[in-house]
Amino acid sequence: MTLDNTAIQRLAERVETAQTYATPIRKLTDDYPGMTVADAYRVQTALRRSYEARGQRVVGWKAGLTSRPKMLQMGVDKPGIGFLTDAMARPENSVISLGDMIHPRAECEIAFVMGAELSGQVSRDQVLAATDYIQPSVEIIDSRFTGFKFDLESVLADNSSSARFIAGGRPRRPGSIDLRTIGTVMELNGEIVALGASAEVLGHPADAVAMLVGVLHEMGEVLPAGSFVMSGAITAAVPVKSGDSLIARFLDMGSVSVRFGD
Ligand code: 0L1
Ligand code: MG
Repeated sequence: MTLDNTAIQRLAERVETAQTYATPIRKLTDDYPGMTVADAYRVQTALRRSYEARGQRVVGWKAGLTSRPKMLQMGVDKPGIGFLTDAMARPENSVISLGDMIHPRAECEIAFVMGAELSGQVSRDQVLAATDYIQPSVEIIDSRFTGFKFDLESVLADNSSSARFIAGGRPRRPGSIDLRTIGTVMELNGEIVALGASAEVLGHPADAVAMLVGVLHEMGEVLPAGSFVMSGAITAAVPVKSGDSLIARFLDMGSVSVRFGD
């Protein structure tokens, strides 16, 4: 850690303003080149506390940057995590307003709904044993950094680009399906724009949840029972705009549909 509490608080306010008013900012390391990953998670925690103080409720967490192609695309070398609040949730088949985002992109992800608390260093099998069900989901990410250009420290402080999330499709028990071979196809306005298989996510999506629980442990947190956890993008992130219709299809798990408006 290199930054004092005043700097952490100042950076959290800068990120919160950019998120709230959809105004792009320079990456944080331009002004704080010595910022570390630990500092970035302190900024993310300050941001979370601020949203909670405003009445938002943390309903879960997300793993991000979990596939090698995604890390290469964004120029980072490690996955990360972010928090999800009730204010970010949107229902399936709804119209999602994009007017309050900077450059939104959609991703297909497997979500885990936890039946039991997890903490510390956990294995894939422990994650699966603690999972109540898995479910298809779509994440809308929105980096607040100009030109979608950032480094790992800046993106973690920006809550790993979290913006909106949608759960849908058919929930499945984790033992009833091979979690590495779930094929996904994303269609935008009727055209296939991205596809992949769930092994893209660190080899197995439950491993991404284990990574997330480990990072939470380093932050002094646990993953509570009832949490909604997004395990990371199976497909590339696809830019979306007002007027678009998106369908994310998941093998043997149904689909998630949304439309986008102003
Ligand atoms: O959910 C994700 O994998 C996104 C993490 C942040 C990187 C980005 O904004 O593309
Ligand atoms: Mg994601």
